[in-house]
Amino acid sequence: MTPPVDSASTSPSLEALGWNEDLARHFAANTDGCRPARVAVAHNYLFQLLGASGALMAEVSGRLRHQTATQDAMPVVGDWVAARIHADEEKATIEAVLPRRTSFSRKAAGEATRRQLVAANIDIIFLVCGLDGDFNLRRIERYLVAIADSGAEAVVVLNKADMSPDPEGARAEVAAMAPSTPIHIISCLADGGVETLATHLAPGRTIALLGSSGVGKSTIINRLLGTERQRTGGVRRRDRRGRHTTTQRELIVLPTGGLLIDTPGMRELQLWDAETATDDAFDDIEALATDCRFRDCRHDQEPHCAVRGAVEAGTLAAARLASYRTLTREGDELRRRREELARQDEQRRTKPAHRAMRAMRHKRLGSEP
Ligand SMILES: Nc1nc2c(ncn2[C@@H]2O[C@H](COP(=O)(O)OP(=O)(O)OP(=O)(O)O)[C@@H](O)[C@H]2O)c(=O)[nH]1
Ligand SMILES: [Mg+2]
Ligand SMILES: [Zn+2]
Repeated sequence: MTPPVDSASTSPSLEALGWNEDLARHFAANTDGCRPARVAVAHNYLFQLLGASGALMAEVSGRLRHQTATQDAMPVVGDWVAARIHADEEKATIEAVLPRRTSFSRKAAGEATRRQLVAANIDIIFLVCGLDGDFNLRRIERYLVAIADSGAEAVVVLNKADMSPDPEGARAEVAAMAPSTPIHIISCLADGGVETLATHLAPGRTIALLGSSGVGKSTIINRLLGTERQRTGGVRRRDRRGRHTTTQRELIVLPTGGLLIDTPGMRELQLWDAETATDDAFDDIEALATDCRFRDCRHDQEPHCAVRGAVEAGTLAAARLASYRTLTREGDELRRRREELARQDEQRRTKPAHRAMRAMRHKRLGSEP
């Protein structure tokens, strides 16, 4: 039975919010007297939930707060929870977080190695980049590793095509690095092709938009919604960086089916990766490094290093390069971990083939005298 959809006050069905049989099984198993709901916004102690009866505010139960050894067990945007709805129906208590299908983490603020969960149950991540100077292949690469680790599918969205002399060149660079990842070149101006992104939308499917501040994440959401729901902001003229207009992660239900998560730009949502922080603090060295011969130049012993060249030429202080080296060394451990994750992901992708090959080899060995 389909509920009427012509009234603005109509709540989305649970299925429209992404509910499925797996969740229903988990829910039935351990949640007496509760109703399922999805976290739309997570503040520190207060959560905005969406459920069959619409939106409501909730707090976590004392039991949940105390039993959770790690912060990761607290609800994040996109989570499904079991909520006990109080008699007045205005506020609920979150009794449990249902198992997460996928989860995206960032680096905990101020800590090099602790991960902090930021969103859950995302099917697809639109990695949005601006073709106005924000384009940075290494950053895209880092994002793609973090996305692979999250369990979600990646789609690269190269926005602001109107501001680039060579959008196809950017596409070719991304395609060479990530051959199996869909890439869209769009512009949010008229006839910019934003609607091509709608091919990824489907009822109950959750898409999160990630990327630096000012790349147009909220603008894209408004275009897909057909309303100016999300506030959008200007871009500083000096360095083309965004102004951090969006300040909270929020799950939005599209009336045409599908769910979008808007997120604040990069500085708030740091990748789980010390390199990102390093890049931000050493813009001058990063700018020089684009002229190094090797993309992964450590500015140490490598030939044709533009950074060491600048020190020799006296345009970059040697002390600055030294502190850069110290910071990147600290990032090495994380980088190794990241490479390990990428390798695991590759293995996951090729596992069936490996297994078959191993089985064949075992058979062969087993049959030897
Ligand atoms: N020229 C041009 N400008 C765009 C395009 N898309 C977005 N913008 C502008 O870029 C600015 C930033 O857009 P937002 O949507 O606020 O960016 P955001 O990624 O949500 O930024 P944060 O919320 O700060 O993370 C706004 O002034 C938009 O109008 C585009 O395709 N072309
Ligand atoms: Mg925004
Ligand atoms: Zn170098």
